[in-house]
Amino acid sequence: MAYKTEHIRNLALVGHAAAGKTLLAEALLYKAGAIRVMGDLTRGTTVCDSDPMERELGHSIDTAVCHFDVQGQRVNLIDTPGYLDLLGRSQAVLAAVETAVIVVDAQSGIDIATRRITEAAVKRGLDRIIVINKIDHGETDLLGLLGQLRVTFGPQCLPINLPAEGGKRVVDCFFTREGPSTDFSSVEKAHRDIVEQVVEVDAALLERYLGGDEAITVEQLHDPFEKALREGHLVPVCFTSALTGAGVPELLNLILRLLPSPLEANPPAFLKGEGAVATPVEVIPDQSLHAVAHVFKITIDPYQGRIGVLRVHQGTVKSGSQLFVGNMRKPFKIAHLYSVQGAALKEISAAVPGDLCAVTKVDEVHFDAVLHDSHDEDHHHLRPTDSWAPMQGVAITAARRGDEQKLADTLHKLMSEDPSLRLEHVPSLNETVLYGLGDLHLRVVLERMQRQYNVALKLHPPSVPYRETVMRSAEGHHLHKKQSGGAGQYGEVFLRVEPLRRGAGFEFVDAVKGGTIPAQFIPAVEKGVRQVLQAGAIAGYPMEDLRVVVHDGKTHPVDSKEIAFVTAGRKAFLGAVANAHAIVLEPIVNLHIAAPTSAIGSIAGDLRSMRARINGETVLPDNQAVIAVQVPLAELKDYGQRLKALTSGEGVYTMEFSHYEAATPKLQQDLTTAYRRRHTEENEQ
Ligand SMILES: Nc1nc2c(ncn2[C@@H]2O[C@H](COP(=O)(O)OP(=O)(O)O)[C@@H](O)[C@H]2O)c(=O)[nH]1
Ligand SMILES: [Mg+2]
Repeated sequence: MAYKTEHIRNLALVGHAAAGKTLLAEALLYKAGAIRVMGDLTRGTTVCDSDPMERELGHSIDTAVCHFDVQGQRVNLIDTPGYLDLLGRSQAVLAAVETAVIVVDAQSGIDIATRRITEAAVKRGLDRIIVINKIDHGETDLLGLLGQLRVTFGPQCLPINLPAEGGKRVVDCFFTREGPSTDFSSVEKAHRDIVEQVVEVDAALLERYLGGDEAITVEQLHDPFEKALREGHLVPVCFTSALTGAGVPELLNLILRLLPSPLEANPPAFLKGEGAVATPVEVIPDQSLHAVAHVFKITIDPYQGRIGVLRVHQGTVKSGSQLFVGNMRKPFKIAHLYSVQGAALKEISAAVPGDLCAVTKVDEVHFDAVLHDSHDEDHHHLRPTDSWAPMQGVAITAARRGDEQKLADTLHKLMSEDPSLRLEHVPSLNETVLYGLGDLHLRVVLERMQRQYNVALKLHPPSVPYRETVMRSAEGHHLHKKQSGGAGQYGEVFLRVEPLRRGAGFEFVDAVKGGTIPAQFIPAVEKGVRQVLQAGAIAGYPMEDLRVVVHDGKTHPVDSKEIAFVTAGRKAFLGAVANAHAIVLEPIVNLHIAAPTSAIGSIAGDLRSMRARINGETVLPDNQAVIAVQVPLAELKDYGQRLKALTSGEGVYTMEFSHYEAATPKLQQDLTTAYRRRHTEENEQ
């Protein structure tokens, strides 16, 4: 089907796990005629949950892209996983759509994952609608839920249709002024409320409306409706049952008639240039301009290899044409271009602005890359929105000898698929740590490594990333001299170590006067200092928040060479640290814990036993509360399990790094003693 940008609608279905997003996508595909029968979640035959692991776990673990064509329009849907742990993946696809469809379970209400992904959608400038799903379930208080939504997300959440006959069907309240009786409120009132909200964004229309003008048509309301959505002045709420199909035609009608095309939404926030010098730049959804596309999803498929899914933002992406990835000099050729329907790819010849499409087997294509066909668009990026820092770590080694390279390759593949994973190698501990957003996130990833890539893993809790620093200034000096027989070595260094504030890192200052250490040997001194910095001086952890000032030394016309100054620098620095009251620092993290209010007392008590500082408590509707605390990371081993036990599985938490603090004297002593013991053992071997 040939369609233009104005005929495209891009939606992401977001919201908590088991709200019915995947089934709702299936119901829409079915209603629009894209599939002949609705798939079955438990048998893994839905378009969006086709992965064997999704079938086993019974919920989505990755985002899925699908589409349907109806009434001359192309609707692209992206289904997302709803678990808090997997939200990084859901957040990533928001860059590809105009509208976030927030799906809420009529029975269980609004949870923390729904709040978080909604905040992310607001930050991206997306239009939002709320779908209350599972209205077929008899025991629900839909009016109460609507009230909670308005408390949580604002009074601009207004019903655009209403359930009737106990949730058996849904009645429109926007396109019609009056209608049959509904389960609560009335078509007349809901219509008035939503129209009033819409006309508020258009001064002239508002005046006519207030003047009692009865002749304002739905067509005249279209543009102000778009404006109200863009500005977040209106968040329409609609009702569905993905199971019975109630409300699905009304939702489809809303998508086709009122949700924005790429031309009607807030434009994507592109920047040109890197870091602080980046400036906003316009990318225009015009198919005749240079092509600009953004990679919002990478999948590694066992058969197809690497699949990069793109959103075209400007120009036309054509099969057979060449594209640059970011600032790369050489382009790659699009051998095949595809449309995406769940796990199935179908070859297409071109994609216009607003469209979603895929390329395969291009190794350079990575997550968040900007693809373009002219060097004019080098240095273009999509503005990053802050994402949740992965803090739940597990240290990984290959269980079978000889699998190390395979492990490294597999980790690399998984990293490129999932923007919310982080991999860290700690040289001082020779430890590879994979960080994710939570237990479930890591479990899903590790399971895939073992199954799909057949890598057997050995897992253990990661060591806590302690640091070392100094508390006062001290001088250090070393003369390295070897002048008996053969080529000699000579270098002498005087330096001073000074403490810096927390978070300042490391500074190296060359204050040598009169060339007592010749300029060409200063880097050697710094190299020696950095060796200690990396390996640690008292407990084996990297040192930071200090300044080293090299101020004097001595050289020898023949025997001074680089190696001599590296050694002198290292030993002079060790000497200085020995007198500078070196201490161990421990990482402190911010935790946000959400749980039923009834469990908050026991959670707080447990936290106090972990040296936690409680910073605040927010009570949410629905008997939920969020506690904000700072805790030493070392105390949080197995916190996931502890919290589950305290809340019968209902508590969730997120964690992010805050700062480093001096470890307690007892911990200092344990760590330095352990280090000394390790050292002695090594020397004895
Ligand atoms: N009664 C009822 N059950 C539903 C409805 N929509 C989804 N479900 C069920 O809720 C569960 C979760 O659905 P799913 O689509 O996987 O939710 P997701 O995690 O949001 O993608 C499944 O057992 C569905 O059959 C609905 O409208 N009514
Ligand atoms: Mg799902």
